[in-house]
Amino acid sequence: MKVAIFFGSKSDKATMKKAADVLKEFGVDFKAYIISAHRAGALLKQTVEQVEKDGCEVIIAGAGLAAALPGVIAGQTVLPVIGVPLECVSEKSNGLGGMDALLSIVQMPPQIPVATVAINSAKNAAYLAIQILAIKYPELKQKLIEFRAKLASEAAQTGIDIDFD
Ligand code: RP5
Repeated sequence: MKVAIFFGSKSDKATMKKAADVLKEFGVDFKAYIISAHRAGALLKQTVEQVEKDGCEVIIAGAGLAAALPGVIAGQTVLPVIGVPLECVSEKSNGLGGMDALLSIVQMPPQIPVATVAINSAKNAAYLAIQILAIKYPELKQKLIEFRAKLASEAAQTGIDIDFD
């Protein structure tokens, strides 16, 4: 396992699956865990220790509402933690659209950072995790270079000779 994906609730699963899909596309091994930081702190600590022992190199953590999970994990490990602020889609939704989680995750106090992506942007969390891993793994770096070249070529084609009709 190179990446561990954590999220706080079953209701976060559909959004966090997008990170898993990107990691699969790049052939990156991962494991995913639903653990609530506020309800199951001891289990969370044990699991973070376990994923470190299992060779995890980057952690992605998504949470909604007060969104303590990424920051709590970051306080328990020196592995890089990428936080995904989630819009709460359960019956506990508060109409804030994930702004609560964004501010909670991005505003980590100094010394214990969480690299925070946009609201619901589990995909970008995965791309960033892959970029971090690519520092060490040349084959991943190559895949990223090819992926970016494909994006550039698609963008070049769609922007030329536009028909407004
Ligand atoms: C957060 O609260 C979770 O990440 C989820 O987005 C939200 C609601 O979770 P439940 O209380 O419904 O499990 O902890």
